[in-house]
Amino acid sequence: MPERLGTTVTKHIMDAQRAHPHATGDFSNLMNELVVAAKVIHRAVSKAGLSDILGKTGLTNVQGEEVQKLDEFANITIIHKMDHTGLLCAMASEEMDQIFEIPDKHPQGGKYALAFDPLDGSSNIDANVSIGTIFSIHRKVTSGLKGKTDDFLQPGSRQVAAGYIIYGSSTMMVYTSGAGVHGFTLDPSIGEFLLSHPNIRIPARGKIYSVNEGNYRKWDDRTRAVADYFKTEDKATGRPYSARYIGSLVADFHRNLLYGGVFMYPADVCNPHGKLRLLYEAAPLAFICKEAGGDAISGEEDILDIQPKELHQRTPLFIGSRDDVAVCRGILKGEAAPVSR
Ligand code: P6P
Repeated sequence: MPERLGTTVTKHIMDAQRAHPHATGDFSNLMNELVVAAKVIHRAVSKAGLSDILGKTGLTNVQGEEVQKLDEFANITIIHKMDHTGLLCAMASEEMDQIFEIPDKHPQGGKYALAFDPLDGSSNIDANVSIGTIFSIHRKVTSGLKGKTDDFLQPGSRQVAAGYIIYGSSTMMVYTSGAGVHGFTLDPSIGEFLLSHPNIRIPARGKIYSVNEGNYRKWDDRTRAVADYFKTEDKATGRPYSARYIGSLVADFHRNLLYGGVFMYPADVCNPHGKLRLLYEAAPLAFICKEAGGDAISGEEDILDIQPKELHQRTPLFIGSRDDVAVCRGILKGEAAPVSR
């Protein structure tokens, strides 16, 4: 008797569409094209050590970071998978200085704007550390057929959907379209993402804090107080927390989403606005985290409330379990740290 397959991500997306009687199917088609791009990137990442695409291109991206060959491959894969669908008005990528307008030869007038980090954590590629693709989908808001930068400069609260693919011990796709957070694990033997983590909820409080403490001396006093809080012994509040830091945002975020805890990339004297990018890193992960019952702040603001001013703008990020982020928020505002759980 053949085994009963689980729910594929494609079926999950189609089922979700049925909940919207007026849906045209464009969003479902967009998500399913992204799924195919994810499978192509998975194939390249899983073979990186066995082919000559490992290593660097000798190029640098708009962030001034060395472009790894897999970065470039992932970027081009998503562009080529999505540019002819007629579903997008434009794309924005960490790897591209300006937005990518849909070429005239392809159908125009797509109603969505797709922003993505094609392969985050790429500096870890050669060491076989988990890396990830992060994506954010907004509705087109400007007039005319062609997408414009302003279609991307929307607060994260207006995202239609957000998700990531983590290429780790297994490859998983996690996404939300505002109706819960759902995780799908790729079964390479059949090339399908199968529902493995329905309705993910992040624990209200965790036991893990994730931050690069090597930057401790570069932080301001309140940021140092946050890190000091989580590593101070205090049984009443379940401290000290365990320090876990992979240095790959998607991997650190995914672990905390499932286990609970807080990830931080604060501002410091070298990165006065933080290191991570708002549009295609902080905002999509914040949408997912909030949908799963967590929270995400820059310090002063909720990440999802920030009105972006430029495509590649950076933001400090404190994201994870609701109660742990609340502690960060209080300490960063200068309030006394809580003394009980
Ligand atoms: P640091 C990877 O380069 C990245 O953009 C994120 O994936 C990760 O969270 C962060 O930078 C790590 O930065 O300064 O701690 O090495």
